[in-house]
Amino acid sequence: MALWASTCACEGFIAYTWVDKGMYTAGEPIGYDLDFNRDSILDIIFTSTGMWFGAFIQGEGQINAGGGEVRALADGTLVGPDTPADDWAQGYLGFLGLNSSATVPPGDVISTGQFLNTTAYMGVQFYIDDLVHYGWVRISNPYPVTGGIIMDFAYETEPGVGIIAGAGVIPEPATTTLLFTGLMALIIRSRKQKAEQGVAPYVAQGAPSGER
Ligand SMILES: [Ca+2]
Repeated sequence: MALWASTCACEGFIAYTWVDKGMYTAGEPIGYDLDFNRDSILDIIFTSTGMWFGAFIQGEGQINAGGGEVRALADGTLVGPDTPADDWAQGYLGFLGLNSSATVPPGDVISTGQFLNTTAYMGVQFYIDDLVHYGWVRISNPYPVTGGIIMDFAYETEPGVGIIAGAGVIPEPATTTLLFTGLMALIIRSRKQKAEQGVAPYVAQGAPSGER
């Protein structure tokens, strides 16, 4: 059993989570608590106040950032042990975190930060049982304003192993749900028809062509 466990621990995989949480506000602040591994120990707390959109990395975790700005990483960027130590920042990345706005005379609003007019990735390292793990969070903000959409995130389950930004993405659930719902409707309808015809309610696999 011990042998099995140790063998298994060497085979990591990418654990992916769909989010789709809008972080735009002109009123009450919006929060999102990110838990990479669903152990109820929060890994990143996001806050958006309308004036700034920041990330608070918990515990000993770190975010790929510099000069108080979270770096907007391109799809395919490696996030891992080879990332330079200086590219990591701990703790609270608030006012300049992802993006922020300031009103300057005579009243223009200027937004700064790397997450403006872009869809990009945050690189993250966080800890599970004192072992470092690497992950990414995809944030989309197609506008030149403060805020964004936390789209999804993923992490490598094997400790100490890097992850490529964007790796592990599963097509958005909306599509999957639609397909599944459509298929279920077909099956139910088909069963009903068979039942009405007095035929045994065997069905499922061989639904008529054209439903794909
Ligand atoms: Ca956690």
